[in-house]
Amino acid sequence: MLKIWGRASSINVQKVMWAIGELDLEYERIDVGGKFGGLDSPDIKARNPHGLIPILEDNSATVWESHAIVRYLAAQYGDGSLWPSNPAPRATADMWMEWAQTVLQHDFIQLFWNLYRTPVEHHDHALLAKLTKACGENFTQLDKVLGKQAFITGDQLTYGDIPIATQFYRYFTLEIERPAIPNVEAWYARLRENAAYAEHVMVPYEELRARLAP
Ligand SMILES: N[C@@H](CCC(=O)N[C@@H](CS)C(=O)NCC(=O)O)C(=O)O
Repeated sequence: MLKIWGRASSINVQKVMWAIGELDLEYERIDVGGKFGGLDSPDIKARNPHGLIPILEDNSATVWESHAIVRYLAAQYGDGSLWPSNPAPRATADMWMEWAQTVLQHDFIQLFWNLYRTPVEHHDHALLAKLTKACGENFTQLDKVLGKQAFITGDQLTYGDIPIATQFYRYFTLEIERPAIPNVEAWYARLRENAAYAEHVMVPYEELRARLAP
């Protein structure tokens, strides 16, 4: 059985869990990180020297880095579904995965930390405006692609969609200004009907909210 280390409120763990749910695989998830701690333990460090989640163990394979794990699961268990058989759509999936890591999530995580994981009293409003604008531009880019096709590689959900669409739940539920992105919104509406997405990605994140110490 697959073993995953990582708390359910981590967006990087959520990508992995969504892939597992999508592939209908059996798993055991162990809560570590955040309020559960444990990332400095020798057990975790032996699996991931960086002491970060998610970590996956599958028979003799130990994999860390969420995108590497999603790719591994798709290749191992999703041939013809999450893992397209042809290299060309896989290249498209990979391009968008890189973009998700270096642009979409990169900007959004900064917005999330500075808005939600920073006490309101310490908000830097100029920075928040800059990050909100950058995120709006990134989501607009995505919206243009989704105007032409249902998913990032075409007409089928693949591993390339997972890192991108995992960002939607928080992007659409935070109190922030968003541009008109009807195609992304329509995709998010469809995903809310997807059982694996609803279970593993639409996870309340209130526990992550920063408050000033009393
Ligand atoms: N690029 C890595 C980032 C890993 C990472 O930063 N994980 C965070 C959770 S999202 C972590 O371990 N944080 C420490 C904690 O949860 O206590 C990935 O995609 O897996």
